[in-house]
Amino acid sequence: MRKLGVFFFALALSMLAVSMCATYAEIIGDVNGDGKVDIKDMAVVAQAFGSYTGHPKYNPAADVNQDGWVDIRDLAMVAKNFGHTG
Ligand SMILES: [Ca+2]
Ligand SMILES: [Ca+2]
Repeated sequence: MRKLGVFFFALALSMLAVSMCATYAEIIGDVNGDGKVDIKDMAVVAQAFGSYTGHPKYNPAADVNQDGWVDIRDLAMVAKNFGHTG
C-alpha cells in the first residue's frame, strides 16, 4: 500500500514536470504567462535584472534560461521571441 502511494506521488510529480516543460516550450520569453511575448515580459525581466537565486529581487519567471541569474541572456531570449503569441 505504501509503495502504491510512492508510485502515485512520483506519477503526479512527473506529470507536473511534463506540464511545466510544455508551458515553458510553448512560448519562451512569456515571463508573465499571458500568452504573448511583449514589453510587459521585458519589464518583468528588467525589474529582476542583476538578481540571482536567493536575492530579494530574484524572480524565477524572469530567469528565462533558468541558470539562477537574471541577466542579459534572459533579456535577449525575451527579445528574440518578442511578438510571439501562443
Ligand atoms: Ca507575456
Ligand atoms: Ca538566467
